[in-house]
Amino acid sequence: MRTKRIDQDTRRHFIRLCLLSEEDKDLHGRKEENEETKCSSNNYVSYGTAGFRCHHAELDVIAFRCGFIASCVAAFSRTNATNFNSNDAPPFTAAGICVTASHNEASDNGLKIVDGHGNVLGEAYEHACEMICNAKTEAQLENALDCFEEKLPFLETSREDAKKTAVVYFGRDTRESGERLVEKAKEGARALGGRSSGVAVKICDRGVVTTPMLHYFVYAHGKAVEAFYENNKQQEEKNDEDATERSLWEKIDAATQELAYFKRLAVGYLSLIEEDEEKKKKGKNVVEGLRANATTLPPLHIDCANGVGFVAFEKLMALFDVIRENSSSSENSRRSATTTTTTTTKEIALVLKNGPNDGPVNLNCGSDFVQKNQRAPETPSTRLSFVNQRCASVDGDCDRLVYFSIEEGEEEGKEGENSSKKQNFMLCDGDKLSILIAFFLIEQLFLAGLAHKISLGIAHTAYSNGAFTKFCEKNGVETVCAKTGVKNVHKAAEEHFDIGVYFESNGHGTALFSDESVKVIEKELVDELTRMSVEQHLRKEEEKHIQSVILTTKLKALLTLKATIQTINPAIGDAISSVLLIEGILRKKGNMPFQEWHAMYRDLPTKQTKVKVRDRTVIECFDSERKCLKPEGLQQRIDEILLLDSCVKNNNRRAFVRPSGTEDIVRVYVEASDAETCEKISTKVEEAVIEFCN
Ligand code: 16G
Ligand code: MG
Repeated sequence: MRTKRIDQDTRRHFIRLCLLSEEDKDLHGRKEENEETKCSSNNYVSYGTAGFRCHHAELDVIAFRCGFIASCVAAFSRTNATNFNSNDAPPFTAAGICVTASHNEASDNGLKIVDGHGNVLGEAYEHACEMICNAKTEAQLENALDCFEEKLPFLETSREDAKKTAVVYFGRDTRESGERLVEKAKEGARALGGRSSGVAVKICDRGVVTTPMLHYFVYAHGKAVEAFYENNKQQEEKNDEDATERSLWEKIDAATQELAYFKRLAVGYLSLIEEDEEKKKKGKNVVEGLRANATTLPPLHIDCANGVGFVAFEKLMALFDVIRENSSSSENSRRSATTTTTTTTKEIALVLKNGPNDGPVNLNCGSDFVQKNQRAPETPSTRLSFVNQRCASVDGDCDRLVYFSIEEGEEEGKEGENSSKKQNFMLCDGDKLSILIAFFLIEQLFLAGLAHKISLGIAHTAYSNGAFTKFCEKNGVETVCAKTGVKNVHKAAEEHFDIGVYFESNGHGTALFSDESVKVIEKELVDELTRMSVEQHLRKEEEKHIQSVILTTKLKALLTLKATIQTINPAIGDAISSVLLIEGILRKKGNMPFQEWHAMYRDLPTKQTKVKVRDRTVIECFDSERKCLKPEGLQQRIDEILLLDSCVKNNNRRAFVRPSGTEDIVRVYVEASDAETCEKISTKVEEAVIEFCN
């Protein structure tokens, strides 16, 4: 028989607190005062695509309960490191709570729960979390907790009764309601702690941080604990227990600070572009030689969605400044006899725009605005400053990234003051980020001689443009389509490839390196260095110097792969990490101009609309949401509509419908060779949705 993980006293304590808050809600009638929000209907808040999200005023109770859930996840999960047997498994595991509503408007907020490995909490928990957060009576709460406990891992370890420490990391975006909700979530987390549960809850509040940073802290916590226990085991000495624990906490603390995160990324990026500095001294390479004005990349203007991305990018830039100062002062001291000034080139030139003081988060700016509307951010102070620049846009919690550029020229045949300007908007969305990263990595794997050992492919969603999938096919890059939502695409990338590059078109994504592929790369690097040093030993003196300067192509590629791994946030897609990776790749490609990247293939015209129906859940999809099974007859109607004005199937036409996971609406997507057909098909599909779903 399974034993309950949460002891009776703690259960009762939690349930009592929940019931008190229910009474409080009735007393103050908070919900009645609020208009029904996008994702909550009949006072029921569902676990959406990425956690709970709705108007902030409805979230106090949910924040409290999510805090408790996170504490339990931290207390009852264990590292999955293979080098521990279950009795030795380190007891200090963590979880996280991120208070953010991502790209939603400023009055919304939300809760994302991070599991012990720094990933989004697994799908298996979603239903139970939804039950806990919506339970109103004692019986419902009991039932919900039973259901939740079923999902918690059952651990038969000798440490089961020993003291446990559950560490919960908290972070929030720049929304005003964030601080209040974090406090509520902390209360919930603490509800698990106490003598009866045998759990000590440790709260680590990291303040205003991006969502990917919070994921990283939890990930780094797990790695620090694993490394510590591994080292201790090897030493095989019985240390003083208190001293050991103190030293462990010191290690955890250092690894989970902002500085550790920024350092990892910045050092990764600097190693990635290091070769360029070498090249600069020696002259241009062939690609650069062919490109005009390729000596540097023009600055990247980043629209930070009036959000936390601005704050985080500023910290990154400050770190680059410190690194530059240190390296220039050491250069100065080395060269002090001959040089008085040292000119250090900028490693990266970023112009940050739309910070938290510039307006409400995501209002007329941010990656969602730019990608969906296909135009520049429209915040009053910055609208024009994006024109004729290389630009990027992140969302309110900085886990999405798109690049764009707007070329403005005189309207043909007109000159002078009255001439209207012609604007050409070009977007490099998640699809094009995937392509750039995947092609770069494929090239490096070939140069490193590892293409046959490490598989690489791209995971994407149904929203990826048809031109993208054709381009991948033509170039022999394997792709796999997954359901919408980071958790689904992440899983597909992980399951199908050793290196899985994944991006949703909206800019969520990253490149995932399996543990095995990292090991292969590292081993190959060590082997190559050993081989070189042996050869060097055998060489004549005069050849040694030359040889040490000229790295072999293979070694360079291996170092590049290693630097790439370090530049990437290993926990989750991260816009800051992606900017560094993309800028690094563009530099390595001889400062590839935006236009050239954008022109790799031409997107088919698309149209995305929302349809409000009585109950969106009547739609059931299959084939990674590219087709629908229910309501009966809808798919057949869509297939007929796609034949519009033609009796043969047109391969460039695609349309699908799916219920949104974040709003109470149905989303319609259409793609065709020309915008006019797109428009026509879209109108007809919208009508069909209304007809079949009401
Ligand atoms: C959330 C998801 C995103 C997905 C979007 C779809 C995360 C972190 N975010 O923003 O991946 O594309 O929802 O929204 O998972 P929809 O279901 O309303 O179309
Ligand atoms: Mg986001």
